[in-house]
Amino acid sequence: MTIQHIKKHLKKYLIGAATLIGAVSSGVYVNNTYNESNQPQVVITPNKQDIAEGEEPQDANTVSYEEMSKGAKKAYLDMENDKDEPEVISGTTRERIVCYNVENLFDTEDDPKNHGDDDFTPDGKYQWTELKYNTKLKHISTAIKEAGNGISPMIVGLVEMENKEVLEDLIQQDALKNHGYAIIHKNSRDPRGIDVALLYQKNKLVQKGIDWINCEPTRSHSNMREILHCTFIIKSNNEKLHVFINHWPSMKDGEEETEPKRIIAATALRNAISEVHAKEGENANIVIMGDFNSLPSSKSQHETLGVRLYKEKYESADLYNLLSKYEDNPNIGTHKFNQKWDVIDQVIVCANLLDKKNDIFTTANSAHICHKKFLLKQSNSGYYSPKRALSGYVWSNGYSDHLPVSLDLYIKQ
Ligand SMILES: [Ca+2]
Ligand SMILES: [Ca+2]
Ligand SMILES: [Ca+2]
Repeated sequence: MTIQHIKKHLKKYLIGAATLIGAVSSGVYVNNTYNESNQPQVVITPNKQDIAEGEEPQDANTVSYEEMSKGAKKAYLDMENDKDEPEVISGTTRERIVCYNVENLFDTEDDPKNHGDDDFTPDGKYQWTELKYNTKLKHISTAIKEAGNGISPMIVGLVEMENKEVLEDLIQQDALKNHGYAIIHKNSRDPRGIDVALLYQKNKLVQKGIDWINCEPTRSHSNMREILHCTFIIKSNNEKLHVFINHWPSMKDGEEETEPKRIIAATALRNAISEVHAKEGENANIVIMGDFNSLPSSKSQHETLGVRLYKEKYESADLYNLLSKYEDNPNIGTHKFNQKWDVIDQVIVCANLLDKKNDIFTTANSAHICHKKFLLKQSNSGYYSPKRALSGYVWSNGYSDHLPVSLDLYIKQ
């Protein structure tokens, strides 16, 4: 541990007691606490303007999910149709994989080698203080735990975090510590320094291989983010599992204009899958997750990667996208853009994993979008969107612009 690292952590502990005081911008203050049943409760302190003149301010009151959803518009009610009620399949253990774009999980230190983190320092544009960073860590770890829906995820894929130190801080948070997570990370070539990474539970998995797939091997100055390919052995039954974590190029400069870049990523991933199949046969167990910045039916996913949609599951293919069933529903998604929900975070599995005869399998209904209320904010007109940590440059005490996604694997003993 370096002196800088010790100083950083000491500062964090001193600040810890301050919790969220001062972090809260004007507006409704939503805090997530835990009740006895360990379910997150949303505590709302009304705005001053919400209190009638002369009326005494009331204490913070707890509002149940049921109560809150009464006034909710269709945008949230539709999402509730994705019931995360996992099947119990006898003779198997259920293990969950969560993947989450955590939207700019930067530490507060200035990395002199990276201009991409300059805005995320106490003096930077976002005034990114230890208090904001610690709150974001607490929130993201809570979201991961809740996306596990009662079990601590065996694997967590992460997208859009700065470096290994933030992952070390993340797994020390109350929601994740004591679950034996190990970290797989490498700094990417991304100009802002944002990376993909993976956490896994050492008591359940043995790590057998790590490959960072270079999407543009022939370009010496490529700044495309690598795709992470991890190989594990599941300790309980010795099955091999391949996990790919992706963060494909963004649609920022237009969906059509940027699609060629995602086709490059899709080609690299396709080649890696074909390599696994060539080495291990068609029965290899493959899970592919991440932020693909594209819809399941896009050219990059459907044509280049060759992923088939849920509704096409009887068409012979080697890869299926289990979240594609939500693509045509404007009220369900993992990310909201121009008032419309889109599924741009994906859960893709090989055909082999959909066969219940295998020692490790999943089902067509085992992929979920975590849309618990605390991850969402409601507009004045009643519509929901992901509750972000920052709205523009203003701290808004939230989580991310994406929702976490998950996949359940059933493992025979
Ligand atoms: Ca930094
Ligand atoms: Ca810097
Ligand atoms: Ca980095």
